[in-house]
Amino acid sequence: MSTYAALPKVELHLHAEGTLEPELAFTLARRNGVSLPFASEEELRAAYDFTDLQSFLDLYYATTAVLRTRRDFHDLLWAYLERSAAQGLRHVEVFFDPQAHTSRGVAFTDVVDGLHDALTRAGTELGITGGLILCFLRDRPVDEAARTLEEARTRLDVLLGVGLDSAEVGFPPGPFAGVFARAAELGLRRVAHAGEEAPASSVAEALDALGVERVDHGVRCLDDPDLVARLVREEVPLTVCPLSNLRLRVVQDLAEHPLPAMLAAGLKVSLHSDDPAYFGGYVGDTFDAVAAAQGLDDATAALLARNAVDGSFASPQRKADLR
Ligand code: ES4
Ligand code: ZN
Repeated sequence: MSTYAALPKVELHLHAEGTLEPELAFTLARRNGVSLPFASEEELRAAYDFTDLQSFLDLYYATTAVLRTRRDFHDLLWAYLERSAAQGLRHVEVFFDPQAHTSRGVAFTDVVDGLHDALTRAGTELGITGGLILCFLRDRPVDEAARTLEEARTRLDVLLGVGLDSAEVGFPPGPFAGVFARAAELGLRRVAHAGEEAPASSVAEALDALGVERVDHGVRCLDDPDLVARLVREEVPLTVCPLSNLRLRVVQDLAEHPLPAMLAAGLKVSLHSDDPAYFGGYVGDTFDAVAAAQGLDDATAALLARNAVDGSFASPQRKADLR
């Protein structure tokens, strides 16, 4: 076994809703009397054959219908945490999409409190630290994001930051500048998905218009050498998700994933799982997949793990423990 298996894993790009395995989806559907448009777990899993980001998002939002109560959100994230603890997870900054739930009549506080219950329990029972990052849906109106941020003011103590996700092409970061400025005023950290399917210019726009401290995906930055130079100079962490890129056909083959080029350029890259229930792997599996497809020497594995620690919003004390 390679030594990377023993490295402490820090997950910075993980959507809570993307950890919903078919088994739990059907359990929650039965518990809540919600029907899923699939006859069985096998049929649902067979639908995990995506052609692009949108084809995935359609299924991802459809299955969230089973999540209704504070307990559901706890059970969802707890299942992820228990499973990932076995793969060496030590710290996780969890994205969640409140608008995907409040738009269905679920209370914002039930979403946040349920997820927070699971993280609190993980601290005591698993020694895993972490926090919650509220993501705005970029394909929904800006004023809806602004209202969501106002709702979040009742839970600022349990929120680490804000992010931006969902359909990227046609939904640039710029219009969310005001919402992100307000989030910064409230003391929240800022990240955004950029350069996943949309071009490199969307990465620069996220940095300039939103003031993000970390970029999620960012793989398309390689198309623009000036942008790469800036990301290196400013040491902007990029949370790269190879299995996601493969399953959403951003790359055709893991062997061709630009991770080595990103590392060679000196970018602050780390490895993450994005939506592990849908993309075929949790954080440890992601390291395994990269190792199998591209090789992963000990120094590179250690650098990837170290970049995740450095790029996290953990306290200086916790970062020292994780290194
Ligand atoms: C997502 Cl892979 C990805 N990209 C953008 N938004 C998302 N939400 C959940 N997974
Ligand atoms: Zn993502």
